[in-house]
Amino acid sequence: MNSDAALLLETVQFAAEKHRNQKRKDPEETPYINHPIGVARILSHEGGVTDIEVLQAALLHDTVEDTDTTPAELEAKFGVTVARIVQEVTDDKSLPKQERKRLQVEHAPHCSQQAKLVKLADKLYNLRDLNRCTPVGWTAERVQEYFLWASEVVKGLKGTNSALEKKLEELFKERGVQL
Ligand SMILES: [Mn+2]
Repeated sequence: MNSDAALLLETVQFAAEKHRNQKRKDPEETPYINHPIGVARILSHEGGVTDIEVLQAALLHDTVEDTDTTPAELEAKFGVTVARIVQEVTDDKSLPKQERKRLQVEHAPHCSQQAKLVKLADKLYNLRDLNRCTPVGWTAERVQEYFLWASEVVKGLKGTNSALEKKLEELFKERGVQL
């Protein structure tokens, strides 16, 4: 019963439960779970990723940062590798926002290959979302700043997955941002 399909369903169920009361920042208040599912789907569908632990980590990537989930809980339920990948893509929320953003740029090149994949897909999803609509309370300048910061992170992820990197490069180019 431990087929990859069953494992993925177990994982998406866990993530959906954890994010069940959260919404995205778009005006339509899209259910939060659409984001981790979309990130995992970008990896499999566009990135050609078949590593089950990467796909699981993608589904779980915001659970520690944004819900009451602990790394120990993830390790007990999904194993040490999945828990480690999620940890690698989790910001330290005790730090101020600007510092967290700076650390993402600094840490990106030193992440594992698996964590780099999740980071690429997460950025791709978020940038597409920003092109689709502006989050509540955001100005056009803030959107542009987000693209600029994201490009700094993505620079540190180069050489991880050419398909995803090409799509990101295209989005940055549309904004006049050089990768
Ligand atoms: Mn995310």
